[in-house]
Order: sequence, then C-alpha cells, then structure tokens
Amino acid sequence: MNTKLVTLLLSTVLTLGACSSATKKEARDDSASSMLPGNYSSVKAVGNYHASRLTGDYAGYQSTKKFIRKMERQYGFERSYLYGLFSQADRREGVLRIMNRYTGVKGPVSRGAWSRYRKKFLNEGRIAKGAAFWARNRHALQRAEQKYGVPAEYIVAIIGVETLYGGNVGRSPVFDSIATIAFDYPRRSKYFTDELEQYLLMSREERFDPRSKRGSYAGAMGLGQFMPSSFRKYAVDFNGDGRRNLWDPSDAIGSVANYFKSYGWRRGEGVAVRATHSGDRYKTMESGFDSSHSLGSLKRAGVRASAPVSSSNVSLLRFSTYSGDELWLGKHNFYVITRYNHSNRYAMAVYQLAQAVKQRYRSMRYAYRDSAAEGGS
Ligand SMILES: [Ca+2]
Repeated sequence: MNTKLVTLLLSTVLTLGACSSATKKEARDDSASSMLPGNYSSVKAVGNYHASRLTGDYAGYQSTKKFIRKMERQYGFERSYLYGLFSQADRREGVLRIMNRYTGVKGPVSRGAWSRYRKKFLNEGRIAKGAAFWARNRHALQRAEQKYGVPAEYIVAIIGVETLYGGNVGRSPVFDSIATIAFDYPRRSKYFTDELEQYLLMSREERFDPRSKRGSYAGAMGLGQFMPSSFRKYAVDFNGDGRRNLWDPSDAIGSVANYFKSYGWRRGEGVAVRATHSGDRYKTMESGFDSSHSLGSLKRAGVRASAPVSSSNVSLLRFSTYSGDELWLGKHNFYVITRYNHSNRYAMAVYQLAQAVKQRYRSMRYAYRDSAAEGGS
C-alpha cells in the first residue's frame, strides 16, 4: 500500500536506471520480442481467457471498455483475451469500504500520536523476527549492501514494517483489487488505472495469469509491497533464477535496495540524529521530511543535534509523545526512506526498527560465537 502514493512521482522523476539489468535480462529471455514497442502482437498474455463481449461486474462500464481498447491499441493485447479476463473480474466491495475510510485529509496531530505509532512497529516480536530474518538471509543482505550501498538493517526494517518479514503479504486478489479501485473509486481512479495497465504488462512480461496473484487490498505485492509500476521499474532478480519474484526473500531484498539506490541513497551516510531543544521557538520553524534548515538557524531556534552532523542542511522532524515533542534532524537518507511512503512517522519507524534489529542481530551473533567457542554442541 505504501508505494501507491509515491508512484505517480516516480514515473516522472526517474526513468529506468539502476534496475535496467533485470529488464535487459527479460528482453534476452524473450528472444527480443516482448520489450520492443510495436511488436507486442507476438507476445502471448497468460491465462485461458476468451470472450466476444464484456459480461459480469463490469459489463456496462464505459471506463473498462475504454481501458480495454487502450491495452489493445497501445500494447497489442487481444480484445477477446481482455473481454474474457474482465468478464471474470470481481468488483470488491470490501476494498471500496476500506478506501472510503481514508479521506486523505489530515487532521491536527494528536498528543502521543508518535508513541502510539511507534509501539506498533518497535516491539519485541518485530525486533526478534527481524534478527531471525537477517540471519536467514544474511548472504543476500550482504550482497545487496555491497551492490547498492544500502545497509542491511534498512532493507530488513522496510520488509519488517511492510509485511512482518513476509508474514503478512496480503490475501486480496491483486487484479480484482486494482480493477475495483480503478473503475469504482473516482478519487483514485487515474492512479489505479495506470497501475492496472502496469499490472497487465507485468503479468505478460513475467508470464503469469493476472488473476493468480494476491497482495494487499490496494494491490501491493510481496515482501516489500511493490505496486506494479514500482515492480516494473525497480524489481530485480537477485537470486539469479531468471525471474523477478517479490515473494522470494532474496529478490525482495535486492529490489528494496535498488529502489532506495534509484532514489539517491547515499552510501555511508546516516539517516537521522536526535536533537534537544530549549524553549518553544522551534515550533515556528517548518518541520517534516521536506523541510530544510541549516544547523546554524536551528541553533538560533534552540535546537541542537545530540551527535555530530556533517550535512550542511537537515530537515526538522517533530514527533508528538505523551511527554511533549521529540525532535530529530533528518539527513538526506531519511528523505529517501520517505520515497517508500510519504510519512515522517513511517520513515522514523523504519529508522528505529533498523537500529533495534541491528543491535539484536549483533548480540545474537556474539551469543552464537560464544556457544561455538565453548564446544559448539
Ligand atoms: Ca529471482
């Protein structure tokens, strides 16, 4: 669900960059046909769908017919295939109910909002499972860190916050969910119609039946909850089996790291530094991940970093706890984390979970070494 808000920006800000290796591989595997514009007609979409007209939940929908015509003209999908596929689509009322609960309008931050949010992600279960996930996938994490420059703990933390390390990847049919929002939820229709287009292209390139995948209620897939457009741009085959599979831990690890690298993650730089404040002058300063202040101006407002900061400019981050505001200074990499989900709290939870899991993983390894040294039984 996280990437859905981001992806509109992605398509304009970035073109295929770091993930081109996977794309090239796909093109080779398909004997050069599937990736070439204008030559789509030779590529078969997967699934036994045939119909001469649109029936079912979307029978009377002009928007669905228009979409089908576009997929036919622009990408060479067969009309009978799409009629068959969309005639079987289920309009999901449950998805619309969830969408209607989120108005998208943010109210004032209530006291303790951060304390409540933090508790959901910074708890014993999520920390312990994170260390175990790290141990199981340490080789892939090490490779991802070397190749993309993103430390293992941030990759682990994203996957931990998104899906509890794959324990909760969602059970909604992706095709039905995205189609429902695209055709029945006007406020997000544009975005989800684009995602539906990306999803059908993805299913053809990756050779799967569009109705076979499950994900979040909004169509986010796999351990890192990628939307289809993010999948096509940033997913990588990281275990070398020739397929990009976001349900595979190794591929998910490489893909999350590639996502961050593509958004400008700076190798070796930190993410955030805790700050102290005297007085209330900081309240007049702009805050949030896209604010930018010099350390000097922060100091004049009574805000001081509690550890050395090398960046010239940082963002001022305010989090409401039950005992008042907690302040942090966000570095460039904090902003990069918010490209996954445009939320200060989300990125701070990822940052703090990363630190906690890293500490746990280290102590686990020491404990293991100690027991091995004592005789290894
Ligand atoms: Ca793979």
